[in-house]
Amino acid sequence: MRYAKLSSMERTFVMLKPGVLQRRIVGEVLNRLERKGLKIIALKMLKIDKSMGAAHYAEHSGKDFYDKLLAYTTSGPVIAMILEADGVIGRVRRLVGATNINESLPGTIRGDFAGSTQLNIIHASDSPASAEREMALFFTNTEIFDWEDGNAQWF
Ligand code: FUP
Repeated sequence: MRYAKLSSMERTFVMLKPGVLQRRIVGEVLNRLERKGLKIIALKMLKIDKSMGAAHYAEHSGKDFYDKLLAYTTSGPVIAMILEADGVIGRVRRLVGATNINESLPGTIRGDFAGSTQLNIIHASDSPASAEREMALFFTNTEIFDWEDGNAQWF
């Protein structure tokens, strides 16, 4: 059965921070996103240098947690990806949970896996403008795959 399309297709940028590799939970976190039916259209592992980290977190420059945030983000490889689905920016933010570890609910990725706000394991774009900027910072067009989704109607 086909249902009317409620919103337009969106893309969002998601990054699993270095602690995810350290803790061997890459698969578990990816599974949270994939089992929801979100379409992975780009995925890679990379090490972020200081200038790329500063560009990514420019909005936090000067804040008291900025230096530690940058040090953590550049401390080891990250897993970067682009996900595509209807309303994916808001949906992924809800799956990820609140930034503050005292407010992230059980059942969310941060609520279930993150033990500290500062080391909160995952980043997800918070708006269409952020998503555009972050996708362009991390990926070239040839790294993004617009594959045909034979199961789209089931999600
Ligand atoms: P989010 O969009 O949920 O990742 O939250 P922010 O952009 O506000 O914060 C980015 C990162 O800064 C967080 F993942 C962790 C870090 N941070 C702190 O360490 N302390 C704070 O009070 C707020 C953010």
